[in-house]
Amino acid sequence: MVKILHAADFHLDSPFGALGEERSRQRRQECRALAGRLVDYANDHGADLLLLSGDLFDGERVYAQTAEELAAALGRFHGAVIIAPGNHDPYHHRSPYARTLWPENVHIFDKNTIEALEFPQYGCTVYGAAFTAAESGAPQPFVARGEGVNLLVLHGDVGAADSRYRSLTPAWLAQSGVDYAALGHVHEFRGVQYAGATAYAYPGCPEGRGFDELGEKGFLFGTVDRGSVELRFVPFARRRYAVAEVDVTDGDAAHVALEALRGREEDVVRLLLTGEVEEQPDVARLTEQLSDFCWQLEVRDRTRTRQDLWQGCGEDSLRGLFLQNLREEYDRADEQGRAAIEQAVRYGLAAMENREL
Ligand SMILES: [Mn+2]
Repeated sequence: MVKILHAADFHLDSPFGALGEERSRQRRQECRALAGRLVDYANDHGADLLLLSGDLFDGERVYAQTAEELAAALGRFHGAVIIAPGNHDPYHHRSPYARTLWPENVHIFDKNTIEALEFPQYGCTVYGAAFTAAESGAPQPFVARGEGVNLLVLHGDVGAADSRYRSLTPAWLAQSGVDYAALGHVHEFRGVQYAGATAYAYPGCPEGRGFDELGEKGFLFGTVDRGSVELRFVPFARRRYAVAEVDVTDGDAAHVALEALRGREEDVVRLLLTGEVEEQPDVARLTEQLSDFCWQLEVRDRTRTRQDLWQGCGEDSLRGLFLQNLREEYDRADEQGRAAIEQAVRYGLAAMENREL
């Protein structure tokens, strides 16, 4: 049995351009600190192997400090680190992998064909390969022959047959015979899956970098034995990205929004104001009022201004005729009936304008 921490897709030195100069710098620093935090966790929990499945760097242009900090952090790990470079950080002579002095416990795959690393001290063999350019074809079939636990560390695209990013099929994973394939490329954890007897998973990226990478981000931790894996997802992101929809129809926008920001002091939040209002909310003022309640706030106004329900009644249009019909009934109805007819008008207009109520 071998105890592993599996992470991928750090994308270090991502520009975070949307955050502005100061915060993007802070965010890059926080991401640089990630490897150190991971190693602390792995050491504290007695991991044997740290499996890093590529795209650790966002691109070739990496601050020297970034690669050096990563190397120093990984060198503090008590076990072995195995890296399989991805399409964003392919291995070649100019890559940060080739130009940095790595500690002895760090092993980096540097060829685009599957190779094996033996770790008799942990009773396992680790297979893997690198991207050596920004694209890669599907890998050659291979069959794991290690005596103990067989692991695979690889960056690639499962299920996308025409992918330029090393298309991997469940059939290929199944016939490899590895006990666990530690994959990278997909930025979202979607559970541990099986191809035949081979378990495989993407841990997702450990830090969200935009509103397309929402919610909890982290890594996988646990044990792999011959024919069995027990891994759990560990949320680890320093900051989460969140989109919160806030209906401000009934009530003070600032007050309602504040509720939605509860517990998000460290997060990057996009607030979407929805509903029907008398007056358009003052987005700039609201942003200022609420900005202390999360790390970074963006407010978007999606509200509709309440309009006179009967506007256009009697006009020579679908809307006009629709309103005219209901208006006659409205004038004859009692109070309860009028409320029901007003509701019918709202539904009818929404349907005609092809929008939600
Ligand atoms: Mn990738």
